[in-house]
Amino acid sequence: MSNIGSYEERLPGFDWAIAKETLGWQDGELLNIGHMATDRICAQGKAEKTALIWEGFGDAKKTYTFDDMRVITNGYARFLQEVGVQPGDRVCIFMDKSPSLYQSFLGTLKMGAVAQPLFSAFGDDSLEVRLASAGTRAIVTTQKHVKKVRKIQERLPELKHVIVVEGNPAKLREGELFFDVEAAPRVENFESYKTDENSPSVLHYTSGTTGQPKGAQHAHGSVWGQALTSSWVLDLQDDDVYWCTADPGWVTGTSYGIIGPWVLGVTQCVLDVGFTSARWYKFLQDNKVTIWYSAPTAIRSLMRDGTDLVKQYDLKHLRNLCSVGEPLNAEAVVWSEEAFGRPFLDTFWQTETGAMMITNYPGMKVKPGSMGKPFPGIEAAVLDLKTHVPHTEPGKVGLIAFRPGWPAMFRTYRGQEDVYRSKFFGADENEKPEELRKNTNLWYVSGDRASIDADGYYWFVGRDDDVINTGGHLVGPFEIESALIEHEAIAEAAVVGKPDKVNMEVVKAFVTLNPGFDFDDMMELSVMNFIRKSLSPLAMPQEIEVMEKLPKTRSGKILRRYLKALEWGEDVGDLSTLEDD
Ligand code: 6R9
Repeated sequence: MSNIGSYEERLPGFDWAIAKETLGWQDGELLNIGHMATDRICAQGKAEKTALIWEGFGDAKKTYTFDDMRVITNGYARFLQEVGVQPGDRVCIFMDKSPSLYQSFLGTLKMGAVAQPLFSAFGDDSLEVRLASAGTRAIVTTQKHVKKVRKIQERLPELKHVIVVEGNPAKLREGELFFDVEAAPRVENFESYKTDENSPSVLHYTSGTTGQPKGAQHAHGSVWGQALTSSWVLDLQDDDVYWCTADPGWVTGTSYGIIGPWVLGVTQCVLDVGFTSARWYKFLQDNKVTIWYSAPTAIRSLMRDGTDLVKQYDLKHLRNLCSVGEPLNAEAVVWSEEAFGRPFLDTFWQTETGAMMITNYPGMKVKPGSMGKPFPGIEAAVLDLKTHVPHTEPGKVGLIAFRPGWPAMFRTYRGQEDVYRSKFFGADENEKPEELRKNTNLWYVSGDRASIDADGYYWFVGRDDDVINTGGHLVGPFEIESALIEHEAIAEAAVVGKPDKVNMEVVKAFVTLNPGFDFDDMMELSVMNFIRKSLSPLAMPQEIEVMEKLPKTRSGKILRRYLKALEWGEDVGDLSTLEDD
């Protein structure tokens, strides 16, 4: 029997208090995610249960019990405290998916600071923008990645502590701190900071259409949403072995790769090596994974390698498969039934929503290609594109919107209250974030388009903005355009998503050149590498097209939409606003 039982029966009279019941939560207990994911589980008699199974390159494998996690996270929390990090300070976690990432993340939360995880493949520019915006006080990293921090540190006056937790201490520079939690004295007891549901917890940067990335600030109260969706959608149960393939640099990797499963006391596996289908299947097999949360790009890559390969592995333990991050095409759902004997359940949500919003459920009929239905307690709609009134007729395309107030909802965009406000239709210009969050007359607008069918199933249509979704990762065109024009050869740039069979979209750049530069293969490679190193491999254009002139509006704004429509072979629409020759 699945945890949710019947979706329909969960709807009437739904109350988020059921999340507390699910965790056996008593009023007056300490609401701190770091504590709840470790100490609280140990106190339930699960101290010796495996919390984390980690595999890296070669035969590297490490296993940690909940008690190991409790003591190690205590060590991080104490160390940060001793260094002088204060509750509320931002602590960036910047490393590959090693056990230290998970442990320093929880240690940061335990001592009341805000965990700001960043994807370790980010280059120095991507890092700098996000650390500057967050006013980050400390960064926890590894010797492998500290070089990028050194390049930008001088320009970050608020960054006081560079803490290296893996590598060779002899290679550190003056002022950098080395911390080896396993060699340090055991910290048996640490009193976690008394956070409450409104205390800031995790800060995730996400890309929008305009401007640099925005910091979506979450609070400890998110745990109710993350725990209940982990229970009802992922269907995590006590004896499960769970694998979330996402990197904690992105929200899936924290909400469902750290918080949800561990506050439920479930064993998690982490694989910290690059993707190959065979390696993934071996990992599933060796660890007897029962619940698997992944992304459409990965599923399409597995699909490309065929069903015969799947059949060479013993994957009979798999009980529930879920997917997030981009549209899950019907073919991938049908294929997964053939390959694994069960469909991937598509789940829709965002960095901003903090937890799943529209999803499929164990036991509910799957319509391949549909995202499913709103989670109980979530009031969702698709709004007319012009009037912003909810559509009542099935099949009409509109903007996906939610009534504010669910527990995992982001609390603001750090330092950008006006941008936060702009996400709520009907908001008054004086409304503060904490008011907007409770105002159920408003709609929070996701920035995506969908339709709802006669049975209440949601069907994703596309984004309502210019953000590019490549392999389930959002990249903002503005950030790439800004980096491109830093290259000596490039005068102007416009960046759009281009269709791709596996990654759904890849980055394509249109550029004009500065006088005296020719665009040959060498130059193209130089520009690509420039972006890969300064931003990330995800942001690197897969194609660069040189134009004499970029299409613009009369007011001089580059018309990305026009270029995008060309790439997608769509009707380019009304060009009357284009600049005259
Ligand atoms: C969790 C996460 C959010 C954006 C979202 C939408 C796209 C996510 C999807 C999906 C179609 C799904 N997206 N899930 N599109 N079907 N099931 O991915 O957060 O990185 O903020 O991305 O991703 O466009 O608005 P985030």
